[in-house]
Amino acid sequence: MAMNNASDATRVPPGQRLTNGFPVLHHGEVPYYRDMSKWDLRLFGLVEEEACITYNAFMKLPRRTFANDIHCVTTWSKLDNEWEGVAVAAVMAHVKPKPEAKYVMLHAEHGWTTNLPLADFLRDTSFFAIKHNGEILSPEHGYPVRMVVPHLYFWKSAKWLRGVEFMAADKPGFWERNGYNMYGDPWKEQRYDWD
Ligand SMILES: Nc1nc2c(c(=O)[nH]1)N[C@H]1C(S)=C(S)[C@@H](COP(=O)(O)O)O[C@H]1N2
Ligand SMILES: [Mo]
Repeated sequence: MAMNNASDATRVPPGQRLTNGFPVLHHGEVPYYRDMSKWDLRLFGLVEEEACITYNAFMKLPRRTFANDIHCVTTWSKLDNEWEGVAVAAVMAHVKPKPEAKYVMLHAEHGWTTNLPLADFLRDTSFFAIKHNGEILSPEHGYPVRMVVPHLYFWKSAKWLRGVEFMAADKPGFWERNGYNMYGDPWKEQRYDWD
């Protein structure tokens, strides 16, 4: 939990401490998949035509590597993560959002959700992760696909992602209904609204 070097200070938001581990945090049960033929990623809501990407089709999408730092609202930060995943643009090639779409709701297994502005979802640093530090995501960390939105607190990075809903207005997801900030900028310490 110590700073590795001076330059890390500019990479660690206020109130955060570094960890080299990879803590597991979530609400509810870890899904264990037996039959990937039942998995799909649904793109719906305010789009010209809804789309559903099957597991096989998703795994054939072009992949890239991504490097980033992650910041959990519970105060741990983990620097220098290496990921393999699918760029948001490659998924967005399947749908055309209507002009009034300004927010998205990420839908995970078991009905867990989190909300963010469409512009933040579309940033080229946001992506659909398949591997972390060279390994296929473990069930605990979101296998087969998790969202990663590294510029917001890590609760916005939905594990076990199954859908992206396009919306005109912002609506609170699971933790946001329970007092977490609607946006969650770690550099502004937008943690909990009861603070
Ligand atoms: N589906 C789902 N995704 C989730 C959560 C959850 O409860 N369910 N928790 C979030 C929170 S609060 C955090 S800090 C990160 C933790 O990811 P990790 O377990 O891979 O470290 O997942 C986020 N994604
Ligand atoms: Mo979290």
